[in-house]
Amino acid sequence: MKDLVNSSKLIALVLRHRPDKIGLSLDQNGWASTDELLHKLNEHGHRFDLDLLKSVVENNDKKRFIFSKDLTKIRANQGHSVDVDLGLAPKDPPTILYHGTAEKFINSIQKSGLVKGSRQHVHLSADLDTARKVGSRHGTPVVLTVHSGEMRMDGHSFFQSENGVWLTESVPVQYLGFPDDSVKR
Ligand code: HQG
Repeated sequence: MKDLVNSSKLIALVLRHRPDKIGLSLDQNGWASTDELLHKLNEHGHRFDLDLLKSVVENNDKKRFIFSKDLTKIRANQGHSVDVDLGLAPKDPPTILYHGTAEKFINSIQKSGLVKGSRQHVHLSADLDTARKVGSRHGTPVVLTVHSGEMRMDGHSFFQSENGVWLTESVPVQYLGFPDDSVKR
């Protein structure tokens, strides 16, 4: 299992952030050729075959990756920092979404709202539990409420990735709800 997690982290790195690390190129929609990916991984000392790659895709807890129907291409469903167009159609979000972050970012978020940083979008979750997990990756988690319905009415666009993550360009501070105690912490 540990091997599978490490393999998954490597695939996330090359398909989202650093394809150049193994000399791979992604097309404008973020797809890599499956054969080329396997070839380049092995060329760079990572022992990978199609079965292992399939296992990474199928067993991934968050469905981070997807194959094309004929398995000739693979891409990450979201989370890119490289400039790709996932071709997602805008979609009306639920009234409320959540964003999990860490205490240490709260002051800055209260000033500038949610910004996408190095990624292509701000990532939002439909449920509290997921948001809390996302936040805890960065420190003591704080879950913010996002008034996504209101944002949509005001003209902001939302997208939903293949694996269910809600994406938007930024969240201005007036659409954010902070838990009472996160202000003084
Ligand atoms: C914070 C994982 C200061 C933001 C997850 C977050 C997600 C600010 C951090 C996906 C800020 C960026 C993305 C501001 C936002 N000032 N900090 N104005 N605005 N931030 O990792 O959302 O497991 O780039 O709150 O499940 O944590 O990789 O984004 O804490 O879906 O598939 O800046 O990554 O998916 O951190 O996570 P990240 P994220 P995977």
